[in-house]
Amino acid sequence: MTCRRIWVAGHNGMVGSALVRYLEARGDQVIKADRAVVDLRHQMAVEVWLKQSRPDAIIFAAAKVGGIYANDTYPADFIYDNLAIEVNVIHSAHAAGVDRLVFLGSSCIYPKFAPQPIKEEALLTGPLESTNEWYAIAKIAGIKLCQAYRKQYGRRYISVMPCNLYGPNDNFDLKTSHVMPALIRKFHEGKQAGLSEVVVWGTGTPLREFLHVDDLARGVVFCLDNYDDYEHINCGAGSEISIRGLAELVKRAVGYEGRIVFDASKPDGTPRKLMDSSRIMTLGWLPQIGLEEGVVDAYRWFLKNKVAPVELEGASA
Ligand code: GFB
Repeated sequence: MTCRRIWVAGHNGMVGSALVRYLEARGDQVIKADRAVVDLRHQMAVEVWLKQSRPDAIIFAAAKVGGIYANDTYPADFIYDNLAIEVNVIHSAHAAGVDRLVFLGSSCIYPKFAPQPIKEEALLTGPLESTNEWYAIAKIAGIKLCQAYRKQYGRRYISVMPCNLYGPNDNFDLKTSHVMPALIRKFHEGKQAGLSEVVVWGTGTPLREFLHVDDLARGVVFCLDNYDDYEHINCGAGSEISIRGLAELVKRAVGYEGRIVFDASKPDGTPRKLMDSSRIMTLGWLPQIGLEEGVVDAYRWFLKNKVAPVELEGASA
């Protein structure tokens, strides 16, 4: 199926903007709406706007997102904003007669100690990681909303679970960002200032799976066109790296020559969250951008855009 008029909810974020680039390049008409046009936390506004705009499909990339510190520090914002926009967008999509929707979740929906690599079936089989359980609960609710509207009304709403994402348009604010943009910024600024050491949070031992956002955009649109099932589907790179390994990789890409120091007083978060993405890979999607190449691309974007701290909003991961 090729959709013609697709609303990318959250088009200003890292994931949303990658989706817009990809969809427009393949000839789809993308509908966008800034917060000034429709605040997704307000039910009536979303309902009215969706009834007027009536897209053929919705890609739901809008979310309150952030790294480990933001998740742990602003739990009310993370659970409230995400639950509110999910309830509003998914219910209003149904009310407006929109039959196709792709919801984006996160690998943090899975139990902290889920068997690795994590299969889709691991959902709700154990306790969550405490630093991001509020966000995870909201994302699990989003999956369940899609399943509920499918079960009761036959709506073809699906959910895609990305691993940790990075790329152009990331949030480079050190307090609220994820690890990849934080390391790019820290090593870059360390190099500029001639610092002898750069501090990396935690012990360096946690493992993470990183996917370039352009690969994710292709995966999401692939699912829009090819996947129509009750169960959510994982979309990850299929390989993992330690935070220490990532720090060394980013350090090399940036050309920083000082030392890496670990601050073990900062949280590590979940020890490991490698997803099993064999379902989507068997269907025909594969990542194309390797981590080294992807980091160089993200650093290039950072340099070109002279990044200043941005507001905490955008797309999910
Ligand atoms: O990317 P990140 O913030 O999120 O952190 P999570 C990943 C790992 O990198 C943690 C370490 O072990 C951090 O302690 N780290 C090292 C750093 N230095 C830094 C730094 O300067 N900044 C940051 N942010 N981390 C998030 C969840 O978990 O992942 C979200 O909180 C979501 O809910 C997202 O699921 C994908 O991978 O720990």
